[in-house]
Amino acid sequence: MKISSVTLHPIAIADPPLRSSYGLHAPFALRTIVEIKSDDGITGFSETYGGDGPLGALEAMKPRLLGMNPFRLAGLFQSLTGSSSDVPGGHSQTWLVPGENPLDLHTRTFAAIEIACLDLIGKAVNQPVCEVIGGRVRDEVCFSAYLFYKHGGGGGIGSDKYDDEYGEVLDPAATVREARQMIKQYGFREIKLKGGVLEPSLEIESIRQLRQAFGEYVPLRIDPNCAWSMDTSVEVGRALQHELSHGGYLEDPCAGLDGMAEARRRLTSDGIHTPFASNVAVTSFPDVVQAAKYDSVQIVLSDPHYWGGMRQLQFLSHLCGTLGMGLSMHSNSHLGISLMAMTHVAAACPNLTYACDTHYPWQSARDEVVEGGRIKFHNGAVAIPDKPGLGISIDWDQLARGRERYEKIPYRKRDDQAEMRQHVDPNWKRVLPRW
Ligand code: GKR
Ligand code: MG
Repeated sequence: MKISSVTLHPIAIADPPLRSSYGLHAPFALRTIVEIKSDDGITGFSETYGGDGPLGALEAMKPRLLGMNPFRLAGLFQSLTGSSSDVPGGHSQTWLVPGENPLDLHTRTFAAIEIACLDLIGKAVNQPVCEVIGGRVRDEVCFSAYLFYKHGGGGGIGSDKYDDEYGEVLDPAATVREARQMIKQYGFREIKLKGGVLEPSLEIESIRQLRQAFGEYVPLRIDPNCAWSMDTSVEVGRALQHELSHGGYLEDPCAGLDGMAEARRRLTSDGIHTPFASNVAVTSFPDVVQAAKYDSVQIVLSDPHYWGGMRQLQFLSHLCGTLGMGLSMHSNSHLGISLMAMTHVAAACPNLTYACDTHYPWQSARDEVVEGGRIKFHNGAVAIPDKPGLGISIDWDQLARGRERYEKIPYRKRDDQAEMRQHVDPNWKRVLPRW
């Protein structure tokens, strides 16, 4: 079998004005849909980061992919990324939003190709992707309610504004309202709050109110994306020692493996064992080894989109298991193709110890490119469909609409600081640590 064509579909999808320590989400998030066809007429799809950077990197791969056997992926990975020990640590990730880090440029590009090839292979052998990569260990994958502080608005621009399902969420009471609404609709059984936006005392209060509202058996996590100093991280860890117990965690409270190691040491010496998780300080295999050595991080947030695809994620799952670390999954704004890729790989990772993150509730049914509409959740979980490949097909009219939206908007890169300056505070700057 040979790859006979590669088509890239740049699209824009509405995104509400969500806040994080990076700034503010733009009215549209950018994605790229990758379509790979074989000479025997089978097509595989994947979804990845959008805009000029990812698109250009994938475009440049076309000559190498045409004529390549889609089963032969290991050699392509090797030639793109070199040996894994050459991959440097992820320091610039502290400053750059995921998808913009030059350190994982090649693993991101490879992942988009690998996942589309696996979809194609699954269709060719009439098996779901999770079986192709070694076999599922679970039939459904649990996701968490991913709460954000946000301004009013549902995303979109001008006359093409989208409905705002959740309203403004800028205080603890509104956070509980957002959680109730999201859990009612999707049935999530774990909660993650994106922090690093309000004063730490208000974010502590948000977590406390969530605990009061949902009880001690719903695990809670908070992720300020490094907005806190090491001292503040310790203070928050102390204040929330009960709320973040029972399967919760503290995610990237401060910057860097050293800072987290010190915060962890100070908390454990107080008898507080809340685990730390990371998708900022730990973005490559050498980072995992360092994090384990210094006990900076106990849970790695994997993400097939930038860790180098599904098989690299399985290696990561095994490595974390070997090192006694837990595994969860990170997410960025995405549609159903990404959600199904995340679900398939999570189903085939034995060491997956937490519900995965997903931004999916923040995207609109109006933008879904999967035929049949939005992927369904039952009790916060997505089931592996009884279909080959990723188990999805494309709604071509919807994909064309996504491409039209992309052509209409002026930007080609995520820039949360610029959005923040334009809509909230003209002098806003990402400062780390902010508190
Ligand atoms: O979408 O603003 C956001 C998130 O902060 C995202 O960029 C992060 O990658 O969800 C992420 C995380 O750090 O967990
Ligand atoms: Mg995070």
